[in-house]
Amino acid sequence: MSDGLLRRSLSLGALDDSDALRILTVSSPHSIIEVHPFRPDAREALIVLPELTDAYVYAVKVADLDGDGLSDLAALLVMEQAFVAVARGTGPLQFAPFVTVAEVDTYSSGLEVGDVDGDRRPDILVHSTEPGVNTLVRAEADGAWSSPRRCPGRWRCSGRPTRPGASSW
Ligand SMILES: [Ca+2]
Ligand SMILES: [Ca+2]
Repeated sequence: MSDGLLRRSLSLGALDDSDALRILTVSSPHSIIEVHPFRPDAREALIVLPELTDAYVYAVKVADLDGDGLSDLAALLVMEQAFVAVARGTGPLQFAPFVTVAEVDTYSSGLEVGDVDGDRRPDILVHSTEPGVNTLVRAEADGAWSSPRRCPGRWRCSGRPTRPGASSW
């Protein structure tokens, strides 16, 4: 990338049924979500996702959160407060607008997706700029999310890049 824009929040995942992995980034300063081919190829340009929220997108991850075989997005959004939000995949490279699922620490700096409790539903772990402060938002039945819970100490999700259809629940 050499266009002068800053990109952060790397996430790797499959976003359509082609099985090809793609890289999601959020570009600064306009918080635009971009999709790049995993193997840079002159024939394949980056794709800019349409705006899915009015809030500032701080970080975004790809995972099939609801197990319907379509990749979804989990994001850290910042307005006056910081929020975890999810955007359901509706088709190849298509997503419904972000829906807020939890309010988290204003000093949140990034998020991870992984199944921390082994119930096969991907959960969302939010990191803070403050060392040792994490907030866990667990997926519950029927697409609901738990209240955010502070988890002191060092935490990491073992979040492999998920392919559509890879998990079911
Ligand atoms: Ca999904
Ligand atoms: Ca879980």
